[in-house]
Amino acid sequence: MKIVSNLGCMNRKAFIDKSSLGITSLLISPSVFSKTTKENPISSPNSEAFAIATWNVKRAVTTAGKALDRGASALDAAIQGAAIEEADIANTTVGKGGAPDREGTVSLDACVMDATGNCGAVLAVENITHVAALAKDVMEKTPHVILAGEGARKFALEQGYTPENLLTEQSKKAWEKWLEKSDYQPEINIENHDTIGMLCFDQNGTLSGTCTTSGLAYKMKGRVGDSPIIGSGLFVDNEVGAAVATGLGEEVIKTVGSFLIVELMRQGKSPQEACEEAIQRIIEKQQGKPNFQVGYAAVNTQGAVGAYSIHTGFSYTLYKNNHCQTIDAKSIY
Ligand code: SD4
Repeated sequence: MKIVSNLGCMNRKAFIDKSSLGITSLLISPSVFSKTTKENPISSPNSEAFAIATWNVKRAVTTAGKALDRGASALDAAIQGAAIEEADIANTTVGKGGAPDREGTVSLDACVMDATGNCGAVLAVENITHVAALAKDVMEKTPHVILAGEGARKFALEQGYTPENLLTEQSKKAWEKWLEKSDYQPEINIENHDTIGMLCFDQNGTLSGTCTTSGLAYKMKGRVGDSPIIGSGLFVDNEVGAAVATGLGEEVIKTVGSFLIVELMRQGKSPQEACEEAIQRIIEKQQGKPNFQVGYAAVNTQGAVGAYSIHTGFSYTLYKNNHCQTIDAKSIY
């Protein structure tokens, strides 16, 4: 298989040991969440709505899934799901309560993409909690795709968003402690709870997604990662499938990870194979074992799901038929 022959010798054994080598796919079907093989696909997998998101975010995914069950569009459902985490101050990687930059300011990034290929994004927005919805407003109500910084905040206020202080006491204390050493080292897997990339498939058979984050804790002011960059943090093609990313955005951007996964699926790879190859592209550029995490989740239009990460600890959450489950992704290390 190409995905195997691409491996460098050094990583080959570890990769074979820990990867599914593309023979295992999770197909969404009435008997959801059972593992199945490409050789034995479950029939009619794409006849019903489902929602999937990066990490252990059952409340968010259930919210999106139930909205889909009620007939919401894939995009609206994804935004409703993302809004749960954006408002949850216990989640320090998304929305209000997100970790600040090194100057103590919380700035958020988000994007959306729908089944027609339309997209919108906001970068480094301050004082606005629901940036996934704001990205949708950029898509629908402006002639642009991306608004950044003060322009995005101004647009949000014009649209009636309530300005909020996004820095919680807890995040402020953690930042003050960080300042004592000011040692910038992005963590691998923060509490198994991180940037939310959410993909939804609605009852009309259309795919859409969103990606929302506060970015990396203690980043430089103005730093933007992969999450709001269409093709990196998120990509949707209703003819093929969709993918989302989490982890060290700089590395995702360098390989345009989500777009890469969709293109690999277009060439015939399963979501699992495509996620594995996209991770391998990152690994190939490193000298030895990377000390950072990247995780991908992907779906295709047949309802197959894939997920893969560099390090163990990445998970994704899937809702289908009133059932929500968090599943550990396979990883290279
Ligand atoms: C970023 N990809 O800003 C985001 C952060 C993230 O898990 O996903 N953390 O680079």
